Amino acid sequence: MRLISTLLFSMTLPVAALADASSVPDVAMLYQTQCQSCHGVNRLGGTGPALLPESLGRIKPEEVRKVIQDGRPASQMAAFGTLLNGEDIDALVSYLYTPAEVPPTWQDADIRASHRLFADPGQLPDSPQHTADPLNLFVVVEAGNHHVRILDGDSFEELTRFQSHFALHGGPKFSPDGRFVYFASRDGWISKYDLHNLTMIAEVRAGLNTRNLAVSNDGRWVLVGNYLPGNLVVLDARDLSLVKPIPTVGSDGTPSRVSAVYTAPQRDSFVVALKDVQEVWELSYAGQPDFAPRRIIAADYLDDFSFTPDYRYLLATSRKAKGGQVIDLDTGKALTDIPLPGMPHLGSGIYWQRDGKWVFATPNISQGLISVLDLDTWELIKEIPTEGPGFFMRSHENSPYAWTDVFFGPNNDAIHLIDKQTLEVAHTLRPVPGKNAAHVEFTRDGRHLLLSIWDEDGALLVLDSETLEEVKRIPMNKPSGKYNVGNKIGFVEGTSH
Ligand code: DHE
Repeated sequence: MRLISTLLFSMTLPVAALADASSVPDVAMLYQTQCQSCHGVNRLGGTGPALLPESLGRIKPEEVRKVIQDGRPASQMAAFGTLLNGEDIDALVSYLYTPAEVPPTWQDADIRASHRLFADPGQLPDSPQHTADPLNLFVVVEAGNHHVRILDGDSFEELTRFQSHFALHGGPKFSPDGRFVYFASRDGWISKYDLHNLTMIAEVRAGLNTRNLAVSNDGRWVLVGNYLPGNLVVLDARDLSLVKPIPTVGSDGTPSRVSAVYTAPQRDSFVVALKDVQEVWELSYAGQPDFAPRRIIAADYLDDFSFTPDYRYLLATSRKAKGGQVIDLDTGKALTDIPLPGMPHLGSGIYWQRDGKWVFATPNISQGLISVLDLDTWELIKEIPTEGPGFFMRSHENSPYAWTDVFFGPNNDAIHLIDKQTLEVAHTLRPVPGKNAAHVEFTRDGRHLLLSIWDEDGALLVLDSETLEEVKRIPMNKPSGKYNVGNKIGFVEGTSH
């Protein structure tokens, strides 16, 4: 597999060639001479990531300035601090946050040209070529240096580690048998990796700025949801070749970005929320699908969403209501708003049974509280205060606790364990005081769980889910999400979907 670069810029011309770089045209020239060979014409990305405002949204300008100045360790991104003066670097930083002069496009031909096939799965052994339990493997994203690690979920030994595209985001998704895992990067790269043979199969750039991907429950299709361009892209799950781009245009003709896409296994369909028009789309993949959307009119613009256990109802973050909205996928009706005032991160919500009834809990990004809803009545039954706003939640049917993090603020080293029956915080852990602890995932049997110490000098901790003792610490650079194959392909209670 070719080396996937994580660099931001590379030098190609002597600095003497750089005249006055503080004016806009010269900054464009500065970009062309210094950065374009890696970051692409029109900043669309190349071996290095795209450098469009849409791509840099998560990175602060000061951080970009530091990367130009000091380079990125362990990457091909050189330090420019001794070669460019401060004015040049400042001008480059503001240029990168300025919308492109030529509005970026990404057409079918671009998608096809980006497609690479590294191996033919048909020619590879179809049983695991390692001794670990294939359904208890963990896929761990090491965000700090753009790598992925594959861990044995029994011994917690590493099977392999490989470089990913820049900034993987969202949960990787698996083929129904757990053999293949599909990743999406914020820059639109979709990769398919074979967990039996520990090798990359294919990659394609499906868009310029991607939200996330979903894999159909029959394993035939991958659906990618994009911000830029605003569209859906259907790929053949066998080799990631392009099947069909679907522009996301509302029934009134308004183009839209895609908030999120998920598969609804019981419905044999993909469900899609649109960000700029008030519609939810359902795309059936049963039989010989044409992927024509069934349009459901929402009562608001919707962001990320989750489902009830039977996948009949969708719970979405609703912008206008500053809360949530419930949509009945059977009747196609928006049922009700739900009172979730703290900017819920509904994609991270989980459900479990309490007194024989399903409850759903979600963290909130702007307030330190966990909202718990009754899934029969849609009533908010409890707001559980935490030490700060959180991002993720996880549990397992064998665990009495729902684990949630404090992601923001001074207490972001805390992890709360919420008793799933009393809805009280039963324990607060500070695994590494002073360092952000976030995102857990259980082993398939629920006896252990992995927890990230989300720091450059971070680690993946393995904890015993009963004694809460640390049983192993694996040093890592900002480990972010981790995903257990068996839990994911079983869509089990307590994990993300
Ligand atoms: Fe995420 C999942 C949206 C910022 C790490 N995040 C998701 C999903 C969505 C989403 C829609 C579900 C996709 C899936 O699993 O298929 N995330 C958003 C945002 O809208 C937000 C707030 C702003 C943005 O710029 O996109 C956002 N997310 C972040 C981060 O800053 C995080 C902490 C670091 C990062 O990598 O960018 C982050 N998001 C994650 C992770 C998941 C995720 C690790 C997968 C969680 C899981 O357990 O499945």
